[in-house]
Amino acid sequence: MQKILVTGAAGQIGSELTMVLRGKYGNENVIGTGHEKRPDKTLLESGPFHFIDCTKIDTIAEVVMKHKVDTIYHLAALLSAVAEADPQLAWKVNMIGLYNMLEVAREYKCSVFTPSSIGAFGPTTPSDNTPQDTIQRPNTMYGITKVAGELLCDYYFKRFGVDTRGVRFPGLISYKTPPSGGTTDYAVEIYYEAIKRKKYTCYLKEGTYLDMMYMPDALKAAVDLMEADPARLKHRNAFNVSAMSFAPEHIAAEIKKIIPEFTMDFKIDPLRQAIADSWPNNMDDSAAREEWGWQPEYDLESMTKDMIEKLSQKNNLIV
Ligand code: AKB
Repeated sequence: MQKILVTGAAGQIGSELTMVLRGKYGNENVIGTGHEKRPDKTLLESGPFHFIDCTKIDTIAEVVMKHKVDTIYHLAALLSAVAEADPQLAWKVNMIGLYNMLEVAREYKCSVFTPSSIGAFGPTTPSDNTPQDTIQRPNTMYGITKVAGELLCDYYFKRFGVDTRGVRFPGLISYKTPPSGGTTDYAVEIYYEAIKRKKYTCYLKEGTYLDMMYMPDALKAAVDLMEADPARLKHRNAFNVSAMSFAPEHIAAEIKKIIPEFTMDFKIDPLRQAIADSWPNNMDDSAAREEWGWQPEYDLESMTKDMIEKLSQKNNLIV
């Protein structure tokens, strides 16, 4: 039986992934961990939870030893916009945190899933059909930590035999836990505002294409990759994965089909616009499809329908 540790379990991905893993492997076998943010009641009461600090290796090792952990989903990280606002903290959390996790994994023989991001690419990367293996010269601290993280995970596999695996996530959209401090957050906020106010002011320009994915597909990607036959994996860390690519006007048009009164205007945030402009428009994820059978279920239309339905239920609204 696997014993799994999830870091960042109170965050956008972690809050959902922990519950999916508990459903699959048993509540007691999935240990949620967080830093400052308290997880919701269901997560806290359904299985073990510890507060740790990924920048302090002893706090991780203690939990890994206590629960005899053999698999780590390391999700604790700062997102792109907050990382750019505090690059020193971003280095500490994203890099030192990952290094500590890999060291613990090496010592206690754990496998490790680490999410990279479209942020690992930069302005000189081919922006359409971005290849799996291509130029990676990001100009943000977030991107630098993501590229370095991909390389570090590859290094730990090759040098120490640690079973490291990862994907480059696009913007993730979910109705459960909102993201905090990312560049792609608009694609989540827009649904909340459409339900509450029937209007949204977007901080990215029309025509800003980015890869995106609905959370159920992201959770499936993480679990499927960790369960994939290692003999088939040529890339291991940092597989491009995408489900859809759109610009703000496309998501607005899709929402309008269900909420006809919905309107969107623009007030551009130069920081997040510059970050988005340095990221791909759409990635080629054929390596993930070939090596471990990646196949998303949701497109923009089916995601929008589900988001509006679930958020309306959450807000007791009929749309
Ligand atoms: C962000 O916008 O920072 C993240 C990401 C794409 O890595 N959602």
